[in-house]
Amino acid sequence: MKWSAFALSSLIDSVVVTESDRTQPLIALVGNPNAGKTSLFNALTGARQKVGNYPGVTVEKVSGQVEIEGKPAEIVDVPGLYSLAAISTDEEVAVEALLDESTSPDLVVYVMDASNLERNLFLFSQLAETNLNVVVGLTLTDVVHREKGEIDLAVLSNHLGCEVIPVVSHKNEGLKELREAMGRAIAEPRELELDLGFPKIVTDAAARVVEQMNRKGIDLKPTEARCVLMDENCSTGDRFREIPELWAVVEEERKLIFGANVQARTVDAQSRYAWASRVKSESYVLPSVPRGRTKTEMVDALLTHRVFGLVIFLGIMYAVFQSIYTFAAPFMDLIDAGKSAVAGVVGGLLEGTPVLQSLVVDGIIEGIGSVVIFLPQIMILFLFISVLEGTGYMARAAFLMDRLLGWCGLNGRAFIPLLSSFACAIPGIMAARVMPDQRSRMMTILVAPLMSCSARLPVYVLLIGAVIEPRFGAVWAGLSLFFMHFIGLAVAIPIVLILNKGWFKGKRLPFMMELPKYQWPRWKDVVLTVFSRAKVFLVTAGTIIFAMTVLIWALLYFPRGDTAAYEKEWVGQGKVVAEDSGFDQYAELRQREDSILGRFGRAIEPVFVPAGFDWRLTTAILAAFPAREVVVPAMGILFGTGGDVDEESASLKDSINSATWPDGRPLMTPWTAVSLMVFFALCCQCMATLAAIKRETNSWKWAWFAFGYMTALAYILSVAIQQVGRMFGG
Ligand SMILES: Nc1nc2c(ncn2[C@@H]2O[C@H](COP(=O)(O)OP(=O)(O)OP(=O)(O)O)[C@@H](O)[C@H]2O)c(=O)[nH]1
Ligand SMILES: [Mg+2]
Repeated sequence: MKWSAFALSSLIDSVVVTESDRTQPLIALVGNPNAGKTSLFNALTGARQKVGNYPGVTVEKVSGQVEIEGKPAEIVDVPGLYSLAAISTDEEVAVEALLDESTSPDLVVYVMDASNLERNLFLFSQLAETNLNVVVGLTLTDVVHREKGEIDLAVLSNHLGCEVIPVVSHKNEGLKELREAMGRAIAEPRELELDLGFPKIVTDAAARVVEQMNRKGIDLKPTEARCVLMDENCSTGDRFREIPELWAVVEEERKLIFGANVQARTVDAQSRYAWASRVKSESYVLPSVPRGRTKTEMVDALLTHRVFGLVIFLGIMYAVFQSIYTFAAPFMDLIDAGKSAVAGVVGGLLEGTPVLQSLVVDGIIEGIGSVVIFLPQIMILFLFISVLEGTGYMARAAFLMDRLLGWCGLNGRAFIPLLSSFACAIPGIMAARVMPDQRSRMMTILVAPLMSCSARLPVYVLLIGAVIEPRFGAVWAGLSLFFMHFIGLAVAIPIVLILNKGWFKGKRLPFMMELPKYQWPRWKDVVLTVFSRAKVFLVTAGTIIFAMTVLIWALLYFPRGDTAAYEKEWVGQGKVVAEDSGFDQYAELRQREDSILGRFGRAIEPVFVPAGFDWRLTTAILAAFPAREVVVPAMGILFGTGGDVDEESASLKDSINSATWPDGRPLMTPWTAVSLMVFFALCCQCMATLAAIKRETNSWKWAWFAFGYMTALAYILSVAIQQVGRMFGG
């Protein structure tokens, strides 16, 4: 299972933090979702963590190193928070990093979005009561300036009681100043004291609690006393909740407050918002006045429109898959030619050693080459995904989907994890942490692997290119690719519906998600995403696929068959053994059938015959259960023409097209191609995904459930397609 752990860590692209031993100061980047924390983290540490223009990009704690005044410090980026009262799992991660004693930082860099000052000040007001040492990194000041606004930093800093440093991470502006301020704050920690303007009845009660506690020898601050009075879950209360004598003091004052009709929670929120609004209006020298409708509003009028919004969404998705299909073609031809050239040269060099020649040419070069050829498509897919993520469109897509799919119980927020699953289910499953309740989180995790990840792309492209395009043309080829990506989402709907009615009962929460301002994607982020995914793809190709292809080659090569017996069979059919008689191909085929893998495949074949798969397709499917990437190289070896790699006719497409059943019927009819693609679209062939489900749900039960229902569904649907095809004479 070592490789699956490897695949997991390389796919998730992140460093999971271990408990720090605190030989260095610990700094945490904290703030509202989408405030620019990860952008700042990357700028300070040189890391390449994922950045995107929608809330909830970061869902786990990630650690890095930063130099402060010549000394190293550890810095952590955490998921965004709207309030210290965590609701979703990603928020819990952030709150724990802040408030848990063992992980609590020496310094918090509060990342404050200047273009959303009021909302960002709300969380700050809560943070100010935690005794944490804070400096503010003020982001998105460039956006404020663009809207002709101007913030008086001195006034803001005065209100907040800490240093405020403006930064623009992608331009490296303000980083030096921020580092210096961090150094000063670490050297001289101080606590924040804000005047949040709570009603007198509350502050008086808090003062009385402080006084009484002090008299009993307990140290308590007014802010702590107010928290205990107004918040049932305030952690300060844990100190004396169990001691009846002390708790009675709190209860007494609470009665006074509630008796006076003060609703604790609303007073708390109202006071904080009133403070935030006051600080904002005093800090803006020039208030940013959007003239008429802002650009974002105008674009949204169209993109989130009830009808046009959906049409545009489908149009964008179609364009994505059509361009993946079209633009990659010349690059793929180039890689194919390169592969053939390498195979020709290497094959020539190994002429004297047939076993080694077959291993290297038919196994390794064919296997790896048949995967690397899909690199251009994978890169184009990620180019589109990262552009969509960078602009802010993802949040709109979630909004549209909530309206479209709400009836079946799928919260629109689930759409972002599901969209990420089109790249890879693992980050998608992790991203389900942003779901506001456990029930919708579970549902998102369970249907995420149904979304067609990039590892399925090669199968579709191969089969569409071999079977669909030659018969029906390029438009149908593009449409088929689009449809194959759509089917997972379509199937997810009834699954969610069933889960909703059966297992996870409960009320659906309303859709709540912030729609960020549109922005041009940062091209540096886009390029980094595309190349880092290309790297993951190549590393996977170079490890898992390499190992699997060598294994498959060996199982197919041994034991060597009995050529004399094949000759006898051939002659028995009334044919002659001669140079161009076709005997060589016949012997090759018989050799494969008699190999270890061939026998195994033929034993299992009857199970898959109703779906139209022969023993070779069956074997390729079984080999791909640990990681579906293996399927194309497996097919390459299973359908390979052996040795003739440098000839045009040896391309995998052609050999799949010309493959037949023993009775001479063609194997790959369009119906079989579709049923095979649907099988791959729906089947759960990825150990790393199962491991991720286990990790996120803390139970193998759900991992096996996902595996079971997906595999059953894949089998049933592919058999159904094949059988319907037969009825229509396919
Ligand atoms: N114009 C501008 N954009 C910024 C700035 N900082 C970040 N951004 C953009 O804001 C968006 C959000 O940035 P992230 O760094 O992913 O934000 P985050 O706080 O880590 O978000 P979550 O992980 O979702 O909580 C991205 O599109 C960034 O490119 C800035 O100073 N100016
Ligand atoms: Mg982030």
